[in-house]
Amino acid sequence: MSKALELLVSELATGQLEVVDLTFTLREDSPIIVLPPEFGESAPVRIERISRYDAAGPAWYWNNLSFGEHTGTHFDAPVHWFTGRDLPLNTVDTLPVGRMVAPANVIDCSAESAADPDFLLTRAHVEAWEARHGRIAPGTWVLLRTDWSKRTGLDYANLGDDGAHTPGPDAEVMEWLVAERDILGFGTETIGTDAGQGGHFIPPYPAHHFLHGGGRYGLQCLCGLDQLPAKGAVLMTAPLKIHEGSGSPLRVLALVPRAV
Ligand code: 23J
Ligand code: MN
Repeated sequence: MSKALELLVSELATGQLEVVDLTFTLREDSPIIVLPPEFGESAPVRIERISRYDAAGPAWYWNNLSFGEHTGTHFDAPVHWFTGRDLPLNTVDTLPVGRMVAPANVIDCSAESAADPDFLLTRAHVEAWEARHGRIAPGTWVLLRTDWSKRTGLDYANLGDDGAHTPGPDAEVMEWLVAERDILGFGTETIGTDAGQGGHFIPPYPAHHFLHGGGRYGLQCLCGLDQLPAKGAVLMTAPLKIHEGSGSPLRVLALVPRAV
């Protein structure tokens, strides 16, 4: 075995490295995005029993599933947005598997998001984070910690008459993170990679626009980002291999050095 893999296995065994789950349980009441009424909508999650040690299957239990690709904790591929429609390897089934293991930078905006549900991450916030933690390396994730995943019920989607009020990035920071920091992708604890009001930004839904136009990825409905250090965790993000899929629910795991 390579030295790196030997060390990985041994640090996992001793608990020096921990595996942290950043995934919500997929269930029938999993929150899903609600778009303006003129657009198509994602169907709710359905988990329908085929059998459970009964007449339909005396010795076995299994379910049929149905859900939209963008449901629960999920991955967005470049083809999801018109800006990424013609890029190579832009669907979940063609995504290079080497991209599915990558470091994470975690920007803690939990206090700002508690004070203002429409909080927007700006380039100035990221530059202040870099002054403390070092420059964001190419090919790494930027995760926006808001502690939004601790909200329950209607407070999570936080829908008003004028759409959702949830934190997210502004347009400038997304264009800059892709062009100037060459990030792998951007992840949030909210229903979208974009802010709840992101449809009103220029361009509309700037996180989707710039990430996917640059061939980068999105993660949404992550939970428990408060368990990650600002730097030093590695994410494993393997979406389902759906033919021509635009995204998929997935299990997001983080390898995290134990706090000492
Ligand atoms: C479809 C249309 C707009 C948006 C989204 C989906 C998402 O947020 C998503 O889950 O990718 S903003
Ligand atoms: Mn999505």
